[in-house]
Amino acid sequence: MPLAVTPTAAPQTDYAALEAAYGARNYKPLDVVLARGEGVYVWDVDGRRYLDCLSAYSAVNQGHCHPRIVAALTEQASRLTLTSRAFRNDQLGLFYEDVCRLTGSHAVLPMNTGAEAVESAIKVARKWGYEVKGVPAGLAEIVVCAGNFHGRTVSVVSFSTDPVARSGFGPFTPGFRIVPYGDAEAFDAAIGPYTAAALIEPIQGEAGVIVPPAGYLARVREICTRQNALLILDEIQTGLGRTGKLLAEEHEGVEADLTLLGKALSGGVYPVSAVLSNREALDVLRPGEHGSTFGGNPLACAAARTALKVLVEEGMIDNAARQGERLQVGLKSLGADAVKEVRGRGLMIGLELHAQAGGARRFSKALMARGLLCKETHDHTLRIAPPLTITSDQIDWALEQFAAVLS
Ligand code: IF1
Repeated sequence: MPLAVTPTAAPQTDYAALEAAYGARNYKPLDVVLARGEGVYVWDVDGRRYLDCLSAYSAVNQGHCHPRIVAALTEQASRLTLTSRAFRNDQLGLFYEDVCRLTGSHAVLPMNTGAEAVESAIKVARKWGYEVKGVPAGLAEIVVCAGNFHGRTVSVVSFSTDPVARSGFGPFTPGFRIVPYGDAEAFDAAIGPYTAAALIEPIQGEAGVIVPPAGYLARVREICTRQNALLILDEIQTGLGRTGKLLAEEHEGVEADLTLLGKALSGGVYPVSAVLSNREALDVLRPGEHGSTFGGNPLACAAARTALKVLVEEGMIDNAARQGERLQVGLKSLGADAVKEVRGRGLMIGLELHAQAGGARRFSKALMARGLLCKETHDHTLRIAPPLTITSDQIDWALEQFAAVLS
């Protein structure tokens, strides 16, 4: 007879204590316990409302619990969720077609998390290097940038330059060459006959919303073409409207050979990622050489198809450009002494504080007390990334809160 466990119905569950008692301690979140989300707003367990200016690190571009995305998820969840790729399903081909038509790609490899898309792209690039470029077996190199963030798997942190992200996790995967971000000459010098690809964020998010010099991506594109190396752009955070274009590469008029998507690809309701490609690069994969239990499952595809649909049909991309401009101009016009720089594109904004300001964490706490959630990255930069559905009135309200805490 199992022991009857009567939960201690405390008047107010101590969620933080539960996390501390049972959870891995790999995060230090702000002290807010969220219970509901709708559009640009989230509510905590006590019913307080917050304007979400993080969007789960750009995974909720379409706004929390978008009704059309939730409806698509719910409908599919009650019909068919997972078949494995041992069989076909009635959503995958439609997802492929929608993604390729929207992005102009020729082929899609569906995965689940961003890191899996990055890892898959590394495998595809290396195999392309050996089979198409003719790099000697086992010697393929991939050029990456200092300050990169591409996920948390061992191979990906192998080329991180952030000691916190990599120390203690060796031995590391070889075959990566690190160059300074934004330096096209250093990039050109690093590319050689063994270079299979370059893996670059169009804007470095975790590094503090670092926008490269104008023309950098175009130079990198030209160098990769000239040196016969694949250009892989990691648009997992910058893609899907975040910077005011469908893909951030559009700001420079370049086209990657492999484009990585994740996060908002599902509107934040389910982990969905993808490697987009011209036909040639992805064709190096043959049956049995790569895969995933959940990759391309019907539930993911149904959610993602609607997430892409609402992004375009509801004008979120242009809104991100307009409201991002309003927010950046407003932040710059505050003229706050504590602010060193406001930078970014569209609604992917970094507000860097002077070191004397005492660190960004205390500002994210002060903003939280005023009903606005954003997050510091490293010590002195606030990352500001509200859902792309935000209105001018909500931008103006947010500016009032920034003015109050920065004055
Ligand atoms: C965390 C950071 C952001 C990404 C880019 C790949 C991935 C990410 C450009 C991997 C993921 C997430 C990870 C998440 C917080 C967040 C993050 F602070 F960690 F660095 F956005 F900047 N490429 N970024 O930004 O995708 O495997 O997570 O689905 O680790 O806490 P994932």
